[in-house]
Amino acid sequence: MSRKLLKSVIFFSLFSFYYSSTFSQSAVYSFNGDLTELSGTGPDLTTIGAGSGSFVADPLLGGETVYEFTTYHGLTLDLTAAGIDLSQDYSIQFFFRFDDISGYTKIADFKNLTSDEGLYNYDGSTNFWPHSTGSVEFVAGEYAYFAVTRNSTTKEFKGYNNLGTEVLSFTDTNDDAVPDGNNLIHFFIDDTTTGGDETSAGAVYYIKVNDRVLEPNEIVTASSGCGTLTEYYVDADDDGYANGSPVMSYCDLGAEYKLLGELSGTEVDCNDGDPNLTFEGASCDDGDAGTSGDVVDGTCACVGLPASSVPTLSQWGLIILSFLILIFAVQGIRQSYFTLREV
Ligand SMILES: [Ca+2]
Ligand SMILES: [Ca+2]
Ligand SMILES: [Ca+2]
Ligand SMILES: [Ca+2]
Repeated sequence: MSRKLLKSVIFFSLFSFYYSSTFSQSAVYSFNGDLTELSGTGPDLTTIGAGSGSFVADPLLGGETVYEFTTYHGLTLDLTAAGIDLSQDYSIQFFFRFDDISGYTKIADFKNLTSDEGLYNYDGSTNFWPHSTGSVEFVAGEYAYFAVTRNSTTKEFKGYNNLGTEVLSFTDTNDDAVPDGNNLIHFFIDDTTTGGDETSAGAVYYIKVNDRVLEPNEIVTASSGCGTLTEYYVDADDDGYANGSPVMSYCDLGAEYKLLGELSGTEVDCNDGDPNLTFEGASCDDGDAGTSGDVVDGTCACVGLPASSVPTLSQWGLIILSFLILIFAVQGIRQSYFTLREV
């Protein structure tokens, strides 16, 4: 399965889960080369600001495509077009990185860039200005999963990491986390009241907006295995041996990407497209019942030795036949010899 397809499968699985359990409305952006909404029913994101963005394959995500943005460049979601009402319950999930985390850098703006209030990184901590600073979750140049939820009844606004741990909390009495009449969210771009300077270059792997409050245990599932930078070994033929050095990824990229402890050994798979072939000296099956002790040789071929030196029944038959022919031939020569002598 290609990584791009895998990513789509992960997100569609999540869609199915949400729709089947709650019929909730979602807008999911996975940045597979464009700014379209994954289900095809939501609006495209639009770009905003002076900078620019581009789609790049990020080795830190096993080559997955992300949208890299410069400073002063962000993305906008039109909530009216998405059919999602953030004055009601909602959650937003991000998987992104900022390259500069010093001071304030805005993650989400709800007031059409006219107010300083909003969701920020503040020196690596989660923050909702001016209400609350949470725990340190961001490192410059490194990806982080971050989810926020808002309960419209209690007005509780909470932030979580990929482990479902609460990392930010305040009561949004003033509706600062509810959009103004423009009904837009701007991501990764600062408001004009602080000169647009609370911004950083970075990259985003996905954004998901849901019209309900996710529970902490759901957030762990919804993070799609994205969180901690981990070594994954590629074992495409699932024989327990990887084809080389591990890739570093923040996300579990699928079944063929295994943790070291999930492998049968550290030997390098000499053919990762054939589970019968693993490494030189390992046993294999050459498909020939007449050979035994089959092992993988230095050219990654499976080679067996003749099973036994004892002739088979048909070979015995040939030997006896040859012997009889020889006896008859000698007898014939002798007959001829004596006949000649008598003449
Ligand atoms: Ca600001
Ligand atoms: Ca393998
Ligand atoms: Ca193999
Ligand atoms: Ca054999």
